[in-house]
Amino acid sequence: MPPTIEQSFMKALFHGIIAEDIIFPYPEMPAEDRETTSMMLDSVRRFFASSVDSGRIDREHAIDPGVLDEMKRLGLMGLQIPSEHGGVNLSNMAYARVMQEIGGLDASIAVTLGAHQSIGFKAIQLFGTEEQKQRYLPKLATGEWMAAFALTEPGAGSDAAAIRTRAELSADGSYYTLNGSKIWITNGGFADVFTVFARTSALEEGKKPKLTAFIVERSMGVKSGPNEQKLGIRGSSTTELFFDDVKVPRENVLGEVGKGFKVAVEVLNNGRLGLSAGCVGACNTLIRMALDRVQERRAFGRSIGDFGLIKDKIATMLAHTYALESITYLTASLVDAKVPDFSIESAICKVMGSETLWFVVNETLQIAAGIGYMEEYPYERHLRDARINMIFEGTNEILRCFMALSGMSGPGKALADVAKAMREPIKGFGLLSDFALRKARSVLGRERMSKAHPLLSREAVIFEDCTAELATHSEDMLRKHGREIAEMQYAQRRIAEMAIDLYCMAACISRTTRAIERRGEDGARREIDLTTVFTGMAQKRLRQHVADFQKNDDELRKAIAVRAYADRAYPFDIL
Ligand code: MYA
Repeated sequence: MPPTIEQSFMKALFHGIIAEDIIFPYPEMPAEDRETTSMMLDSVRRFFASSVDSGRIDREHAIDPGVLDEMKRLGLMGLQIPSEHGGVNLSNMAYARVMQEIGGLDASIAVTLGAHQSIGFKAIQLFGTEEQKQRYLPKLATGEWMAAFALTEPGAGSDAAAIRTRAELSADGSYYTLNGSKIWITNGGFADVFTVFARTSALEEGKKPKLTAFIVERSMGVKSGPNEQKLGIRGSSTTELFFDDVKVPRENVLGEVGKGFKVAVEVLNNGRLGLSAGCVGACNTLIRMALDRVQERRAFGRSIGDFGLIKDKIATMLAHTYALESITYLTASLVDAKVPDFSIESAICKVMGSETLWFVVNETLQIAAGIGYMEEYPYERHLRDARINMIFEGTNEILRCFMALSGMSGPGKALADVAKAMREPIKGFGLLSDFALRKARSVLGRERMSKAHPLLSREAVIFEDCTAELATHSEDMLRKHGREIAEMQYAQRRIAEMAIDLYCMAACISRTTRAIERRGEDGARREIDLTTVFTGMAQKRLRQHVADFQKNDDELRKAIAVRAYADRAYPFDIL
């Protein structure tokens, strides 16, 4: 089947198509989830206020087992597991809201919970057979069993397909024997159930091996190394895992044999969204801390909040957090609406989430100044905890490349299809995808965002213009460079940056439109102002990327790096 516009807002955008029906009206949490979520959040807040000491978790590099037990009792281990399997059956929006709360309270706990359910057992939910679900989900929902996701290996980080852990089918076909090891596995020290990715085909030069996903129980023989000592999220457990002749029954294959890469990326698409929700929560906490500080701290006879440069920091923190929150819940609602493809959207959420949090934590620490740097205050812990988000669940660099290449693959195919249709007009046009058809028919003119509220018409026009730039530059790059684009990371980064800002703008405009329709211009003043400020900043960045396509020093930078590789040092000394 040719792809349709409805499949992905961002994939359509790379064609210059604004599929606004996907993002308007801005979503709301389903009513049935609202009450459960509010009650859950109340209990979580009460419990954290009375019983969780994040400073202690950080100092002792451990979460008290009693704390995890209470989280289990509150139902926090099976938030999205269907009720028939003993879980709370929350939607993706509601799950994100709970992860937001916990991300704002304690990063080590958020990561432990996220590793368990965002990725640890997610593959059982998405790809498991009914027998697998019945066997595992009830115990995972109560936290009697904890889960972990075991993908990364010493030689396979970003390059997830390069896994060496081997799974051999026994002669009678009844079990697989796993041999190999994994590194940096969150929950590795105590998890009972692992989603493990292993090769089920021989390594062949120049070919990607076939991966298969397995449900592996610790009792089958999985061994863990000691907890790693980390910069942040110190209360979470991160260990190596060893598989020495671990025998796994054939019925524990998750999904199809040889289709494990698909299982891994689908799980990660979900996980990346959970991470971004956690970052929304952490940004909220830090903004509160910064706002307290700017009012308490006085300099030159006034509170520092009076100064323009502090106001500027606060406004920028709020505008970026608003954009982050808007894309996070928009994407979660798309998953709830079962859009077939949200891979680019969730990668954007992860990158925007981790970088907004890094910006917000850095600015909050700067506002706190001297005390920000001292161990007895929480700022430096927040900074250490935040850093990992730009690394795990796919580094932000690899995700930028993914967004650009995955986004451009549609226009690439459309260009090829249109060229073919021109050669064989009668047969060819019938085979065209929606995208290619719209392009072939075009002189489309510019796509419009007609559903934006008139008060946001300036922002909508900026969005439309920038969308046209994204499509034009994607197509230009493809025409000029063809498949070579896969090696052009500078160009990929520019395309990805444009895509990130465009998705954020679209989500802000949609959400603010809803706010204006509900509460009128005065009632939605805050949202309007944040959308205006965010769009202005995004437009400047986009203009810069467009200019950089024409004129840049990419080759010079590469040459400098290559010389530095040879020198293996900074080459100067004034002595
Ligand atoms: S878990 C470990 C995380 N590891 C990664 O994320 C690995 C990163 N690498 C990748 O994602 C992939 O390997 C890349 C592809 C993208 C590099 N959705 O030839 P290919 C398709 C759908 O490009 P490769 C951890 O850290 C692609 O289109 N499809 O493959 C946990 C292509 O399809 P086709 C996708 O070059 C930490 C095919 O696959 C996707 O090998 C704990 C092959 O693609 C996708 N995403 O590499 C976290 N990607 O063949 C707890 C690719 O049809 C967090 N494809 O063209 C808890 C949060 C708490 C927050 C706290 C806050 C305070």
